Amino acid sequence: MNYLFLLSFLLFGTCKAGPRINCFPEPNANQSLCESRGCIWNPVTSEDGAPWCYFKDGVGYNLDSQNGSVYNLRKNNGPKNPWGADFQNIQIRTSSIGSVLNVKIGLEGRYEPPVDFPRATLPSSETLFFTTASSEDLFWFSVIRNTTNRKIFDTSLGGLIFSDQFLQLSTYLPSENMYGWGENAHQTLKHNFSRYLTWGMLARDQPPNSLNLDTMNLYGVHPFYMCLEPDGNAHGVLIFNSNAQEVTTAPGPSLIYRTIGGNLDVYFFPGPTPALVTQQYLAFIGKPFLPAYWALGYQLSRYGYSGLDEMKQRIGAVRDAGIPLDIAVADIDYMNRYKDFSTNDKWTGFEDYVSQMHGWNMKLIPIFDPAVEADYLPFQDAQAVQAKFIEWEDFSQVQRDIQNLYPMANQTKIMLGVVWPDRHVAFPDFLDSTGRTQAWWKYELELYHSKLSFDGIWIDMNEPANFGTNEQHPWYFDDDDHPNDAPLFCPTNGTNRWELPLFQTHAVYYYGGNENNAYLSSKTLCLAGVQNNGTFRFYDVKNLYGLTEAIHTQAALMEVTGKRGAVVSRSTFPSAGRYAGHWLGDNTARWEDLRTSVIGAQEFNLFGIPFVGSDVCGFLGTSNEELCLRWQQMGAFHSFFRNHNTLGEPAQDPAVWPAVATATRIANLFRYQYLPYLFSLHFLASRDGLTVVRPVFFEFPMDTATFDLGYQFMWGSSILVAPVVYQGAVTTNLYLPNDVWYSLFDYKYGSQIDSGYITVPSPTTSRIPVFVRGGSVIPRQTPTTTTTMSRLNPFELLIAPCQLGKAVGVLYWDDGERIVNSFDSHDYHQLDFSFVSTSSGASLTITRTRKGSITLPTLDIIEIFNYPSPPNFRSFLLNGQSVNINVQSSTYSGITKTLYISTKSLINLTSADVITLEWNNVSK
Ligand code: MIG
Repeated sequence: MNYLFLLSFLLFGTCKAGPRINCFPEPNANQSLCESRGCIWNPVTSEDGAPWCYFKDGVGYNLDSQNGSVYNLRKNNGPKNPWGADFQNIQIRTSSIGSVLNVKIGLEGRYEPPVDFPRATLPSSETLFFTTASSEDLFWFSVIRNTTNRKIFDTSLGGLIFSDQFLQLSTYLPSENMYGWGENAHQTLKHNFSRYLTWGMLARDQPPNSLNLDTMNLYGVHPFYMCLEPDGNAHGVLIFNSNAQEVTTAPGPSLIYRTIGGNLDVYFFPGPTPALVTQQYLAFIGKPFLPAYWALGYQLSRYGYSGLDEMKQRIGAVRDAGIPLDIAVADIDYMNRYKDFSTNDKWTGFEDYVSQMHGWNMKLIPIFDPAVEADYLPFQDAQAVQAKFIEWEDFSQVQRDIQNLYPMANQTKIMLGVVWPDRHVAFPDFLDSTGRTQAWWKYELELYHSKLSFDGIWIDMNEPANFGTNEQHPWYFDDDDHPNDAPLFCPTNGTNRWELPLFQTHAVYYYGGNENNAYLSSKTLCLAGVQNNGTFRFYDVKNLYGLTEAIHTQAALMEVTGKRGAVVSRSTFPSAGRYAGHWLGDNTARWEDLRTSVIGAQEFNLFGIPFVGSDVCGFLGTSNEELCLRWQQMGAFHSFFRNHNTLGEPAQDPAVWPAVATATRIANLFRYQYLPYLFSLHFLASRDGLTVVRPVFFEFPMDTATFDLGYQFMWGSSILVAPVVYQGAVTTNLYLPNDVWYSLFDYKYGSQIDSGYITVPSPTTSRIPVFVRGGSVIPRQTPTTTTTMSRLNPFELLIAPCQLGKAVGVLYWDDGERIVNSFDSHDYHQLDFSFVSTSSGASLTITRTRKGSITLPTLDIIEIFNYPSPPNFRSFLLNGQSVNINVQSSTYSGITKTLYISTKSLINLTSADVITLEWNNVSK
């Protein structure tokens, strides 16, 4: 003991130092630059990435006065902010919004994101409270859980900085089990605190790099994390800020959060379970929209169809292979020179094909980009109704060489940029408080819908993306399919405070791995721009562009079609899930990307966007048979399930390879069979804020072995999926938490599987490992090749009893497409299932706890695992009356202990509010 102590004393000094708070996050730090900031230069060769230049202790504020829950702070004598003048006086206001604790550090009158959260709350058994402490010259605060006295947030490490364009907040965390923050490509679900890592958050048209650890900022921004405390309690934290920002995960474990505008408006969600954290978070920011039932079907997409004929051919091939398919997706190929609301010659007959597809119960989701060309009818329409576009602050800033080319725009301050269309484009201002822009957007969608009867909408490029910003020779100068339009140049060569703030975040310092020539405006519009008549600075609201476009696109879709449909958006921000789903962006056809997709879908469920998935088989690069097969099998468990491919790559739809076609057909039939369960999970997500695809630890928060399971996930609380994510794998290693599990895949289907670390066979000819948890009743339907036809088939129940022979489950059912205005008035059924088996027999009770008006198919099949002994098929009573069981189609296996009851029209699910089916076993 003493010897060890001495050794550690020699190695580490007298006390363990706290994490270093970086004083030079910019590139190219050196001793003299560091010391000129008054910081400590101490190069270290350790592998943990500790900053060499860091602040002296004591960065922060002291307490000037307190007035109830308002704390007036004054800048202390500690180190000063290198990125602008510290505000001498700031305030911390704390308040409780139901069970949510809000700690708002800032000043009245500063920018606040114009995002309208419902701010509803759910009660919690636990309370988080705010306490403060101070040393001589440093004030800090903690957030404490009342039941355990655990500090879940602890700013005693110092580092609070508040200036106009640089804000920093640091905290110790109660454990390293932290999840979330986005949008980034995370290699692991759980963050890693053994080293310093800074993650960028600025919405950018940036394909994820999944090949190796990469901290760059991607399409959306989610300043939200969940943390599991050492005793298994969970809490969530949202920092409601929409500026360019970043977070450093550091040893401690600790977090150092930096943003360049707004306030530090922090919300704490008490849990204490992971599921409750999500429910509290989603009650607050808004619960996800309920996708149309068909939107849970399989989607076939690609960028680079040569025309309608090729789309028809590929859709035809997939259908001919007997693969369940619901949705055809049309990328920008269909447009006339990539202009929204137009169709080109190679797509003549598109509308006829869409009606043909509708006849097959298929749907169409076309893409729309936000930007419109500044010289055609939709733009003229916009001008006519005074719709707004993102614009320059004043006329002197307008880039005349571009503006003068456009008679429709040259009298305006509209900031013109370049995207796919041949000529310059303008970006609609979805923050327009007059509503005219939104009405125009709806009008264009409605007009186009009268020409092409689409059912859902895909919104892309809404970071918003702009090509070649600030570049003398943008990539499209070398692209045969794009004219050399003059690129947009932002005022980056002066001292413009929006373009060149003193601190520019990881999105600039680490730009796709390359620190050269990056600006905040790279790949987007100039941050000096304005929206809503100059009331918002693009610098502040850029990260909200995708969210605001999603809000108004969903509203337009519902108005135009009269149905709820589905919108999917590339850029997202907290609450985007209310309006749209998300796909994980331009991944690459690599095994690494399959793996990060499994993690990404779980994260977006934490962010309240459960209608999420990846580009199945990979977008960039050339896919291959084995990868595509495995990706199809995994993607069949993601709510948003779309095979998508980029321009110029060979076809990769499942019909390309016979083995992939077979595996996909099997995987899709499984998905379609379980759609009533998947839909019920989405229903609960929408109504109550639950997750659909969820991390395993959500269900087993006391089992530390689940904390780092990134590549396994749950489908609700009852089904566990362990996808095959490694090339060449014919077996899969996985972990089943301590519980009762039964196999739902080829290996020992229906048999109980021991929990713990196991290895199971998973050749490509098998379904991927899937298990059902004891205690579950899962509603299913006999599957067919579209969701619409599957919905009409008889219901089935899968019953997987727990040790005591009991199981419960729920089915939610509506017409699959009507708009949900409120769940109180929505027309739906809720059926609760409860099963009990004893040594002498069994009973199943179905209670209709909510009556809808839609007719339900009958329940014809009941499959029961672990059924102890043969039933007497003659003893069945339905509501006390004898009922005939078809003994030809019903079976019991004493070997697998599976009871399979199959009788046509066995139970009319709406015949009574409580229905009981009971039977005896054959007496010994
Ligand atoms: O600049 O519409 O992420 O899914 O196929 C590329 C063409 C624009 C990016 C999307 C991708 C889509 C592609 N788009």
